[in-house]
Amino acid sequence: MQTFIENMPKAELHLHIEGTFEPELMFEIAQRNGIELPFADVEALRKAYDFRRLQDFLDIYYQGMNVLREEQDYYDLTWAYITKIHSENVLHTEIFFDPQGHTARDVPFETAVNGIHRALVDGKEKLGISFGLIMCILRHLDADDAMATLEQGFLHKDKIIGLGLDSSELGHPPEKFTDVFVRAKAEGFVIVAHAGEEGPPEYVYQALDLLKVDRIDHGNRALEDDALTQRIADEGMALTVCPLSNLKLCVVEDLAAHPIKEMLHAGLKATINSDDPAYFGGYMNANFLQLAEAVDLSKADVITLARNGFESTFLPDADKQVLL
Ligand code: ES4
Ligand code: ZN
Repeated sequence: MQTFIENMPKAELHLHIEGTFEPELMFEIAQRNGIELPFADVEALRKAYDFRRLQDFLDIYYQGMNVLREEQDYYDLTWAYITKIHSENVLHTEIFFDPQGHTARDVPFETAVNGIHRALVDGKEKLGISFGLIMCILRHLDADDAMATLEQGFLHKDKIIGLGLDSSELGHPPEKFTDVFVRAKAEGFVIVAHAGEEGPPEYVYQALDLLKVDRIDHGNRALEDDALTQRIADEGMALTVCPLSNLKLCVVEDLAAHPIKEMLHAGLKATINSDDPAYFGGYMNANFLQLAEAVDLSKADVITLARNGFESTFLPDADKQVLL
Protein backbone atom coordinates (compact mmCIF):
# COMPACT_ATOMS: atom_id res chain seq x y z
CA MET A 1 0.00 0.00 0.00
CA GLN A 2 2.83 2.41 0.82
CA THR A 3 4.48 2.11 -2.60
CA PHE A 4 1.09 2.22 -4.26
CA ILE A 5 0.25 5.53 -2.54
CA GLU A 6 3.70 7.01 -3.12
CA ASN A 7 3.57 6.25 -6.84
CA MET A 8 -0.04 7.37 -7.29
CA PRO A 9 -0.51 10.79 -8.93
CA LYS A 10 -2.25 13.12 -6.50
CA ALA A 11 -3.94 16.54 -6.42
CA GLU A 12 -3.99 18.64 -3.27
CA LEU A 13 -6.97 20.95 -2.71
CA HIS A 14 -6.74 22.04 0.93
CA LEU A 15 -3.40 23.44 1.97
CA HIS A 16 -2.54 26.58 3.93
CA ILE A 17 0.87 27.71 2.72
CA GLU A 18 1.60 29.23 6.13
CA GLY A 19 0.93 25.77 7.55
CA THR A 20 3.84 24.30 5.59
CA PHE A 21 6.33 26.37 7.62
CA GLU A 22 8.78 23.76 8.92
CA PRO A 23 10.57 24.75 12.16
CA GLU A 24 14.03 24.61 10.53
CA LEU A 25 13.06 27.16 7.86
CA MET A 26 11.18 29.23 10.46
CA PHE A 27 14.30 29.62 12.58
CA GLU A 28 16.41 30.40 9.52
CA ILE A 29 14.05 33.17 8.35
CA ALA A 30 13.62 34.50 11.89
CA GLN A 31 17.37 34.82 12.19
CA ARG A 32 17.90 36.61 8.88
CA ASN A 33 15.06 39.03 9.75
CA GLY A 34 16.43 39.65 13.25
CA ILE A 35 13.29 38.30 14.93
CA GLU A 36 13.33 36.41 18.22
CA LEU A 37 11.05 33.33 18.28
CA PRO A 38 9.58 32.51 21.72
CA PHE A 39 11.14 29.02 21.52
CA ALA A 40 14.73 28.04 22.24
CA ASP A 41 15.15 25.77 19.23
CA VAL A 42 13.47 23.57 16.64
CA GLU A 43 12.91 20.81 19.15
CA ALA A 44 11.20 23.10 21.68
CA LEU A 45 8.96 24.45 18.91
CA ARG A 46 7.95 20.96 17.73
CA LYS A 47 7.16 20.01 21.35
CA ALA A 48 4.58 22.82 21.43
CA TYR A 49 2.61 21.13 18.62
CA ASP A 50 0.21 19.43 20.99
CA PHE A 51 -3.32 20.64 20.35
CA ARG A 52 -6.67 19.87 21.93
CA ARG A 53 -8.70 22.01 19.58
CA LEU A 54 -8.45 24.26 16.53
CA GLN A 55 -7.74 27.40 18.57
CA ASP A 56 -4.68 25.84 20.27
CA PHE A 57 -3.19 25.31 16.82
CA LEU A 58 -4.19 28.71 15.44
CA ASP A 59 -2.43 30.53 18.30
CA ILE A 60 0.87 28.91 17.39
CA TYR A 61 0.25 29.12 13.62
CA TYR A 62 -0.15 32.92 13.73
CA GLN A 63 2.97 33.17 15.88
CA GLY A 64 4.94 31.18 13.31
CA MET A 65 3.94 33.29 10.31
CA ASN A 66 5.03 36.41 12.21
CA VAL A 67 8.62 35.92 11.00
CA LEU A 68 7.58 36.27 7.33
CA ARG A 69 8.45 39.81 6.27
CA GLU A 70 10.10 39.98 2.82
CA GLU A 71 8.89 38.72 -0.56
CA GLN A 72 11.79 36.25 -0.57
CA ASP A 73 10.51 34.75 2.71
CA TYR A 74 7.20 33.95 1.02
CA TYR A 75 9.01 32.57 -1.99
CA ASP A 76 11.24 30.32 0.13
CA LEU A 77 8.27 29.03 2.14
CA THR A 78 6.31 28.19 -1.01
CA TRP A 79 9.26 26.74 -2.90
CA ALA A 80 10.01 24.38 0.01
CA TYR A 81 6.41 23.13 -0.19
CA ILE A 82 6.56 22.71 -3.97
CA THR A 83 9.76 20.65 -3.86
CA LYS A 84 8.26 18.53 -1.09
CA ILE A 85 5.09 17.68 -3.04
CA HIS A 86 7.13 17.12 -6.19
CA SER A 87 8.89 14.30 -4.31
CA GLU A 88 5.43 12.88 -3.45
CA ASN A 89 4.00 12.80 -6.97
CA VAL A 90 1.51 15.63 -6.40
CA LEU A 91 0.76 16.98 -9.88
CA HIS A 92 -1.62 19.80 -9.02
CA THR A 93 -2.15 21.93 -5.93
CA GLU A 94 -4.66 24.61 -4.95
CA ILE A 95 -3.29 26.46 -1.98
CA PHE A 96 -4.62 29.02 0.50
CA PHE A 97 -2.92 32.00 1.99
CA ASP A 98 -4.14 34.29 4.77
CA PRO A 99 -3.52 37.89 3.62
CA GLN A 100 -4.79 39.37 6.89
CA GLY A 101 -2.21 37.35 8.80
CA HIS A 102 0.37 39.48 6.99
CA THR A 103 -1.29 42.86 6.39
CA ALA A 104 -2.21 43.06 10.10
CA ARG A 105 1.57 43.09 10.75
CA ASP A 106 2.13 45.77 8.10
CA VAL A 107 3.49 43.35 5.51
CA PRO A 108 1.92 44.58 2.26
CA PHE A 109 -0.59 42.29 0.53
CA GLU A 110 1.55 42.30 -2.62
CA THR A 111 4.70 41.22 -0.75
CA ALA A 112 2.95 38.01 0.32
CA VAL A 113 1.06 37.30 -2.88
CA ASN A 114 3.99 38.06 -5.18
CA GLY A 115 6.43 35.83 -3.28
CA ILE A 116 3.99 32.92 -3.09
CA HIS A 117 2.93 33.26 -6.72
CA ARG A 118 6.48 33.49 -8.08
CA ALA A 119 7.35 30.17 -6.43
CA LEU A 120 4.16 28.58 -7.82
CA VAL A 121 5.06 29.77 -11.33
CA ASP A 122 8.57 28.34 -10.93
CA GLY A 123 7.01 25.06 -9.78
CA LYS A 124 4.91 24.96 -12.93
CA GLU A 125 7.78 25.86 -15.25
CA LYS A 126 10.53 23.75 -13.68
CA LEU A 127 8.59 20.81 -12.21
CA GLY A 128 5.31 20.79 -14.14
CA ILE A 129 3.11 21.24 -11.06
CA SER A 130 -0.05 23.16 -11.95
CA PHE A 131 -1.64 25.32 -9.30
CA GLY A 132 -4.37 27.66 -8.10
CA LEU A 133 -4.01 30.32 -5.41
CA ILE A 134 -6.95 31.11 -3.11
CA MET A 135 -7.01 33.96 -0.59
CA CYS A 136 -8.73 33.21 2.70
CA ILE A 137 -10.62 35.52 5.02
CA LEU A 138 -9.85 35.21 8.73
CA ARG A 139 -13.31 34.70 10.18
CA HIS A 140 -12.39 35.88 13.69
CA LEU A 141 -11.91 39.39 12.23
CA ASP A 142 -14.85 41.57 11.20
CA ALA A 143 -16.69 41.72 7.88
CA ASP A 144 -15.40 45.21 7.03
CA ASP A 145 -11.81 44.02 7.31
CA ALA A 146 -12.72 41.04 5.14
CA MET A 147 -14.26 43.26 2.45
CA ALA A 148 -11.26 45.59 2.42
CA THR A 149 -8.97 42.58 2.07
CA LEU A 150 -11.06 41.19 -0.78
CA GLU A 151 -10.75 44.54 -2.59
CA GLN A 152 -6.98 44.21 -2.36
CA GLY A 153 -7.29 40.71 -3.78
CA PHE A 154 -9.13 42.06 -6.82
CA LEU A 155 -5.93 43.93 -7.73
CA HIS A 156 -4.26 40.52 -8.15
CA LYS A 157 -6.80 38.66 -10.27
CA ASP A 158 -3.93 37.54 -12.48
CA LYS A 159 -2.67 35.48 -9.51
CA ILE A 160 -5.68 34.71 -7.30
CA ILE A 161 -8.55 32.46 -8.43
CA GLY A 162 -10.80 32.46 -5.42
CA LEU A 163 -11.88 33.27 -1.89
CA GLY A 164 -11.94 30.97 1.13
CA LEU A 165 -12.89 31.27 4.80
CA ASP A 166 -10.72 29.96 7.62
CA SER A 167 -9.54 30.48 11.23
CA SER A 168 -11.68 30.11 14.39
CA GLU A 169 -14.95 28.53 13.28
CA LEU A 170 -17.08 28.41 16.44
CA GLY A 171 -18.85 31.73 17.00
CA HIS A 172 -18.01 32.94 13.49
CA PRO A 173 -20.68 31.48 11.19
CA PRO A 174 -20.49 31.92 7.42
CA GLU A 175 -23.46 34.34 7.51
CA LYS A 176 -21.14 36.94 9.05
CA PHE A 177 -19.48 37.23 5.61
CA THR A 178 -22.39 36.82 3.17
CA ASP A 179 -21.83 40.22 1.51
CA VAL A 180 -18.12 39.56 1.07
CA PHE A 181 -18.65 36.22 -0.64
CA VAL A 182 -21.49 37.48 -2.84
CA ARG A 183 -19.13 40.22 -4.00
CA ALA A 184 -16.29 37.76 -4.62
CA LYS A 185 -18.51 35.47 -6.71
CA ALA A 186 -19.82 38.43 -8.72
CA GLU A 187 -16.20 39.29 -9.54
CA GLY A 188 -15.58 35.78 -10.84
CA PHE A 189 -13.78 34.24 -7.87
CA VAL A 190 -14.38 30.59 -7.05
CA ILE A 191 -15.66 30.13 -3.50
CA VAL A 192 -14.70 27.74 -0.72
CA ALA A 193 -15.15 27.82 3.05
CA HIS A 194 -14.06 25.82 6.04
CA ALA A 195 -17.32 24.48 7.47
CA GLY A 196 -18.23 21.64 9.78
CA GLU A 197 -14.69 21.19 11.09
CA GLU A 198 -15.65 22.19 14.63
CA GLY A 199 -18.83 24.06 13.71
CA PRO A 200 -22.32 22.51 13.49
CA PRO A 201 -24.18 21.36 10.36
CA GLU A 202 -25.94 24.75 10.31
CA TYR A 203 -22.63 26.36 9.30
CA VAL A 204 -22.40 23.96 6.36
CA TYR A 205 -25.91 24.94 5.27
CA GLN A 206 -24.87 28.59 5.46
CA ALA A 207 -21.73 27.96 3.41
CA LEU A 208 -23.91 26.37 0.71
CA ASP A 209 -26.90 28.71 0.79
CA LEU A 210 -25.32 32.07 1.64
CA LEU A 211 -21.70 31.90 0.50
CA LYS A 212 -22.53 29.66 -2.50
CA VAL A 213 -19.42 27.58 -2.08
CA ASP A 214 -17.97 25.50 -4.92
CA ARG A 215 -16.30 23.12 -2.43
CA ILE A 216 -16.54 22.57 1.32
CA ASP A 217 -13.31 22.48 3.32
CA HIS A 218 -13.49 19.69 5.92
CA GLY A 219 -17.27 19.22 6.23
CA ASN A 220 -16.97 16.39 8.75
CA ARG A 221 -19.92 17.47 10.86
CA ALA A 222 -22.26 17.48 7.85
CA LEU A 223 -22.55 13.75 8.55
CA GLU A 224 -24.63 14.56 11.65
CA ASP A 225 -27.46 15.70 9.36
CA ASP A 226 -28.84 13.09 6.95
CA ALA A 227 -30.65 15.59 4.73
CA LEU A 228 -27.53 17.73 4.47
CA THR A 229 -25.37 14.71 3.66
CA GLN A 230 -27.82 13.65 0.94
CA ARG A 231 -27.86 17.15 -0.51
CA ILE A 232 -24.06 17.41 -0.67
CA ALA A 233 -23.92 13.99 -2.35
CA ASP A 234 -26.66 14.91 -4.84
CA GLU A 235 -24.92 18.16 -5.77
CA GLY A 236 -21.62 16.35 -6.31
CA MET A 237 -20.07 18.93 -3.98
CA ALA A 238 -16.51 18.01 -3.03
CA LEU A 239 -15.32 17.84 0.58
CA THR A 240 -11.63 18.53 1.16
CA VAL A 241 -10.97 16.15 4.03
CA CYS A 242 -7.75 16.37 6.07
CA PRO A 243 -7.15 13.18 8.08
CA LEU A 244 -4.01 14.09 10.06
CA SER A 245 -5.43 17.55 10.76
CA ASN A 246 -8.60 15.93 12.09
CA LEU A 247 -6.47 13.73 14.32
CA LYS A 248 -4.17 16.48 15.67
CA LEU A 249 -7.04 18.89 16.31
CA CYS A 250 -9.13 16.20 18.00
CA VAL A 251 -11.92 16.35 15.41
CA VAL A 252 -11.58 12.56 15.58
CA GLU A 253 -10.45 10.65 18.66
CA ASP A 254 -8.09 8.48 16.67
CA LEU A 255 -7.61 7.78 12.97
CA ALA A 256 -9.44 4.46 13.22
CA ALA A 257 -12.54 6.51 14.09
CA HIS A 258 -12.18 8.70 10.98
CA PRO A 259 -15.49 8.81 9.03
CA ILE A 260 -13.91 8.60 5.57
CA LYS A 261 -15.66 5.32 4.74
CA GLU A 262 -19.00 6.70 5.90
CA MET A 263 -18.39 9.67 3.62
CA LEU A 264 -17.67 7.44 0.61
CA HIS A 265 -20.61 5.16 1.35
CA ALA A 266 -22.89 8.20 1.59
CA GLY A 267 -21.80 9.12 -1.94
CA LEU A 268 -19.84 12.18 -0.85
CA LYS A 269 -17.06 13.36 -3.13
CA ALA A 270 -14.34 13.22 -0.48
CA THR A 271 -10.74 14.17 -1.25
CA ILE A 272 -7.60 13.74 0.87
CA ASN A 273 -5.44 16.75 1.75
CA SER A 274 -2.75 17.81 4.21
CA ASP A 275 -4.09 21.17 5.53
CA ASP A 276 -1.10 22.36 7.63
CA PRO A 277 1.43 19.56 7.14
CA ALA A 278 4.31 21.14 9.09
CA TYR A 279 2.08 21.25 12.17
CA PHE A 280 0.03 18.08 11.73
CA GLY A 281 2.80 15.60 11.02
CA GLY A 282 2.57 14.74 7.36
CA TYR A 283 2.14 15.72 3.73
CA MET A 284 -0.08 14.00 1.16
CA ASN A 285 1.45 10.52 1.24
CA ALA A 286 1.34 10.36 5.04
CA ASN A 287 -2.31 11.45 5.04
CA PHE A 288 -3.27 8.77 2.53
CA LEU A 289 -1.18 6.02 4.09
CA GLN A 290 -2.00 6.55 7.76
CA LEU A 291 -5.70 6.85 6.94
CA ALA A 292 -5.67 3.78 4.69
CA GLU A 293 -4.01 1.70 7.39
CA ALA A 294 -6.20 3.02 10.20
CA VAL A 295 -9.56 2.31 8.56
CA ASP A 296 -8.39 -0.43 6.20
CA LEU A 297 -9.06 1.27 2.88
CA SER A 298 -8.83 -0.84 -0.26
CA LYS A 299 -6.71 0.25 -3.21
CA ALA A 300 -9.98 0.95 -5.00
CA ASP A 301 -11.00 3.33 -2.17
CA VAL A 302 -7.62 5.06 -2.36
CA ILE A 303 -7.97 5.48 -6.13
CA THR A 304 -11.48 6.87 -5.69
CA LEU A 305 -10.19 9.45 -3.21
CA ALA A 306 -7.30 10.49 -5.48
CA ARG A 307 -9.56 10.63 -8.55
CA ASN A 308 -12.07 12.76 -6.61
CA GLY A 309 -9.20 15.20 -6.03
CA PHE A 310 -8.45 15.56 -9.74
CA GLU A 311 -12.17 15.79 -10.58
CA SER A 312 -12.69 18.54 -8.02
CA THR A 313 -9.96 20.97 -9.06
CA PHE A 314 -10.82 24.46 -10.28
CA LEU A 315 -8.83 23.93 -13.47
CA PRO A 316 -10.56 24.79 -16.75
CA ASP A 317 -12.18 21.61 -18.15
CA ALA A 318 -9.58 21.11 -20.89
CA ASP A 319 -6.68 21.19 -18.39
CA LYS A 320 -8.61 18.99 -15.97
CA GLN A 321 -9.10 16.35 -18.67
CA VAL A 322 -5.36 16.17 -19.22
CA LEU A 323 -4.79 15.24 -15.55
CA LEU A 324 -7.69 12.78 -15.49
C1 ES4 B 1 -6.71 25.98 9.54
CL1 ES4 B 1 -7.17 23.37 10.00
C2 ES4 B 1 -7.64 25.01 9.89
N1 ES4 B 1 -8.89 25.35 10.21
C3 ES4 B 1 -9.25 26.63 10.16
N2 ES4 B 1 -8.43 27.61 9.83
C4 ES4 B 1 -7.16 27.29 9.51
N3 ES4 B 1 -6.11 28.05 9.14
C5 ES4 B 1 -5.07 27.25 8.94
N4 ES4 B 1 -5.41 25.99 9.19
ZN1 ZN C 1 -7.71 24.21 6.54
